[in-house]
Amino acid sequence: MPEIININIGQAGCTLATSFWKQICHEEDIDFNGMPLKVEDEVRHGTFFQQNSLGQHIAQQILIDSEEDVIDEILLGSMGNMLGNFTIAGKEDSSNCYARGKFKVAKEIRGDSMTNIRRLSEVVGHLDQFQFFYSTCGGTGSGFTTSLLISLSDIFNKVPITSHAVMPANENQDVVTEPYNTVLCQAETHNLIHCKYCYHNSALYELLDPIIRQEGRVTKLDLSPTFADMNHLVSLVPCGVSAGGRFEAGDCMKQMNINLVPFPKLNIIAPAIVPLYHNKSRVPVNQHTLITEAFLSNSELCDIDTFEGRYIAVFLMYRGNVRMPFNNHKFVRNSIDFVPWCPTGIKYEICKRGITHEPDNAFLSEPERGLIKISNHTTILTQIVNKIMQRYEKLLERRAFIHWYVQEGMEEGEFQNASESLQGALDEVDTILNKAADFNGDDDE
Ligand SMILES: Nc1nc2c(ncn2[C@@H]2O[C@H](COP(=O)(O)OP(=O)(O)OP(=O)(O)O)[C@@H](O)[C@H]2O)c(=O)[nH]1
Ligand SMILES: [Mg+2]
Repeated sequence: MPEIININIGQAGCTLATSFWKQICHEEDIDFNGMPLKVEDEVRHGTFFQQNSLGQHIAQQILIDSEEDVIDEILLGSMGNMLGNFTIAGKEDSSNCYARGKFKVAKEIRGDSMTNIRRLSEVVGHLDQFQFFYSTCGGTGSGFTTSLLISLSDIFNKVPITSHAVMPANENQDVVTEPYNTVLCQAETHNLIHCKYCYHNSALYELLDPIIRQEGRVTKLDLSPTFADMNHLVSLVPCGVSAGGRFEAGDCMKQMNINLVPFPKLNIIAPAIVPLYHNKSRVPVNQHTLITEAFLSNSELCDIDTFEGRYIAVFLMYRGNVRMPFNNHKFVRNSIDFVPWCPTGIKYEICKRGITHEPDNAFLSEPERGLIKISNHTTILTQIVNKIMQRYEKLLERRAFIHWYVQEGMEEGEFQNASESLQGALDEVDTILNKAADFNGDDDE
């Protein structure tokens, strides 16, 4: 059973924590004070909880924000008791500026953050992973996360780091400086994070919109999906990939990350969930439809079109009543494009516990069988990373907003360095992909 510490940073990160823990408590039958609601021998709570002498489960969770409001709201809400043990809040936010998060905010709260991380990691018996949650669009999520990751890698250089990051969508930009924040963060952290799960709010919105309309919430004026709805979808991913360790004897997470990331620089991965229906829906889901739906682009939680490019590796976490899926995988291998040189192809695990939803999201269907698909795909570079780079270069050409970053302690040259460093990484990946393809071609002859 892997033991994981969650570190949630900035508004998006901290708000995501609420959804994540509601879902974990629901799945593991633990109340929001940490007390078990049932005694279930087959559930192992130790992945995300420590138990104290009173039998209370303490969340392995650190909440960090540059300002107090978001954390205060969480502490006053229903999850306050569960999430209040390790919280660090500064006095003022980073105003969507990476440099402010990285320097000013870091000066204020990095020391306390590291103390809390050390304290918690000493209690956790065998720490297997740090799991970060944040948005790269804001100043704290991008800048402070970068600074903390650098400090963390000095001390905990043996503990793998996974991140669940809300990245800027290709359209509908929320924060004008998000290309800067994302590229600057990405350029400094691409070697520090082992596996980066990528989410776009636009994709989460598209998936939820028809379901929320069908729900027709009477108490809300707005029928659109909210952050709470979107965060629930995100939380199903870390809950899903850890399900094997929590409910079965397996622990696929380390293997999964190794298989999905054949080269350290190809470490951004795309999650998808199927099926996602309203609970009134009566669409039958058999094993074949489950897997074919999972390979449609509109099941992805980020904006990629998987019909372009090729899959590099895929991990499938089946949940519920699923038989050995060899034939389904054979069908996928024959009908979907994979890079020819990566032998891992499809890996999978089955957890007999199906996907369930915590009560706030009970309007989503709980099918007999479900699937979390995690994939590495060549279009992640072409459609996600390259597009952010283009937006970054456009802003940089006009030197827009640079003075804010310089005022907060950055040097102008760092913008060019970040762009060169990320472009270098992209070129390297391109070379790897081409070389690997050539190599395979030679081999075939
Ligand atoms: N999915 C999701 N996205 C969020 C949430 N809250 C904010 N965002 C998105 O995150 C981006 C802004 O990042 P924030 O997390 O608010 O920024 P921050 O890290 O707190 O940084 P500063 O506020 O600049 O200090 C915007 O694109 C928002 O749309 C949330 O709860 N869920
Ligand atoms: Mg904020």
